[in-house]
Amino acid sequence: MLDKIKQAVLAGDMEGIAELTNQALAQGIVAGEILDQALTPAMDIVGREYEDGDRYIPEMLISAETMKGAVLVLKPLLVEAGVEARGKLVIGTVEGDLHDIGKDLVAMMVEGAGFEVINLGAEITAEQFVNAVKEHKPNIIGMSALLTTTMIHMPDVIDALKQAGLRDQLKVMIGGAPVTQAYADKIGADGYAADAASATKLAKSLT
Ligand code: B1M
Repeated sequence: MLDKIKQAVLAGDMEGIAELTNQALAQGIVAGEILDQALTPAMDIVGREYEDGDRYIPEMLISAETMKGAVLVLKPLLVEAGVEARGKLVIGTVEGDLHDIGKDLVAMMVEGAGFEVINLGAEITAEQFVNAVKEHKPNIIGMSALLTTTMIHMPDVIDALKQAGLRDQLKVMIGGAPVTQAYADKIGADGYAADAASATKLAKSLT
């Protein structure tokens, strides 16, 4: 079943993915397994094939949309909303970067851990992050970047927060495939997480 889901994402089967995901759940496969053993590995293959020139951007996009269809089915299971808000997270993908699947997963899992989450979306500028902090007054701001060419906007956001006098009032966490703990240390972020599960642990430890 997990292999069928993986193949459906690779083939971009947007129509069939929800039913397949529901079938897997009905067979007792848990949401986390579907995510970690079918959906994410499928996207890794998509990325490798793109890198090798065996897949083009529209096909990459269709696979991404197919994965989103499965994530939509899994969302209620990944988000077992906490009763009392543990804290507030404002999260977005940085300027120039439209990759939002991983960021949305982080948003969902952190929400499931009892946080109020304000998901700004993708391609969020430093100014938009700052405005959202002014409006929502979060304990944590989360930035995601999937491109080596866009992760460089993360320090811009931290600088903009400093200039607005807001940096000391919140914690900054970052993540995304090209991001590392060393980069977080370098730019003065408070934490880095490699995946949605560790992002949830990190968010808890930062509040
Ligand atoms: Co893009 N893309 N893409 N792409 N794409 C990558 C990232 C790439 C690695 C593919 C490759 O070449 N192997 C490569 C980046 C190379 C680099 O810079 N190092 C790449 C490229 C080059 C590009 C374009 C430049 C291609 C082009 O146009 N020439 C272009 C850029 C567009 C732009 O953003 N301006 C582009 C476009 C696209 C699509 C639109 C087609 C589509 C995105 C659709 C969408 O997101 N709505 C797409 C996709 C799907 C991918 C791959 C295949 C999959 C990304 C994904 O969703 N992974 C990707 C290859 C890959 O990563 N395997 C690739 C699944 C997701 C669950 O994982 O996002 O890593 P991930 O999130 C994880 C962790 O990183 C972490 O937790 C998440 C859950 O476990 N995490 C955080 C993420 N954010 C976090 C934040 C946190 C903490 C943890 O705290 C706040």
